[in-house]
Amino acid sequence: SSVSKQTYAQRAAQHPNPAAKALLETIERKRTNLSVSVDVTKQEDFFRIIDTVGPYVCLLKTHVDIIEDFEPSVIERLKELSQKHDFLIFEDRKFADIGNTVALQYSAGVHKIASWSHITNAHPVPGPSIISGLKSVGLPLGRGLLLLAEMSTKGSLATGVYTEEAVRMARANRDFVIGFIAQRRMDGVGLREGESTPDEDLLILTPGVGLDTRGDGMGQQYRTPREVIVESGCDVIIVGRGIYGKDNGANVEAVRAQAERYRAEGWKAYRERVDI
Ligand code: 6AU
Repeated sequence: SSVSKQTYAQRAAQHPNPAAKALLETIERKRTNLSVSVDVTKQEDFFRIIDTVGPYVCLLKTHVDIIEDFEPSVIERLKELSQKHDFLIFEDRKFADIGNTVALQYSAGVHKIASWSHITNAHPVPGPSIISGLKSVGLPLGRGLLLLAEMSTKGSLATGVYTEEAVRMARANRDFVIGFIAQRRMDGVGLREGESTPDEDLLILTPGVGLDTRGDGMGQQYRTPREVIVESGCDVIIVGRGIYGKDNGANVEAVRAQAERYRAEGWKAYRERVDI
């Protein structure tokens, strides 16, 4: 049957990439397809939100370069919380340069992303060499890469042939590319005449998810978990401000309530999709 009708557990059992397998297993074990994006600039807010949403997420998404009081201990604490709450880490770095440069950005610098982030992402704009560069660092560490095949923003240029070529690049590198940041399932996208991919399981992680508003006034567009998971066949919902609000998650109980709400909505939508 098509991948979107299979359970996360069935898919975990078959997935060849260790990061994708661990993500699918975590989703099943914790019964959550929610990833929270913690886009705040101070360590204090960052860790308070993570410790609050931890029980409700499969994957914790970071933009580590926006933390203004960053120090190496941030990574140690993040790793501890990942153990404590049983989630994977996704540094949303959106690499977009030549292979040699992205390999350095991924492995070195202040953040040494590859040493702690199970999953990261890249724009396919440079072509397949961006995958070779990142893979030279990430594959030996068991990491996984997501390509940005589409974006959630109004007027996005990642459409049509660009999206199709992104999917082809992923198919050619399935040991390391585990799926996409996209707005819909990509099964069959970009296939040429006579080509088929019966055993392909490319994950779809989807940002632009919100239950209470349709946009943010800066181009972001929101859909509901049901639209994303049931109607568009995506696998993981990524939610930022819908969870921690406008005050950097100052109200811990409000953050907890939103995390539980999005977890429940995402899981209900998954059960509807696979009919269990
Ligand atoms: O829920 P929000 O709007 O507060 O946050 C959405 C998060 C942000 C974006 O940098 C990210 O998701 N994002 C991405 C990713 C994950 O790559 C791609 C995209 O098309 N749209 C988007 O919002 O941290």
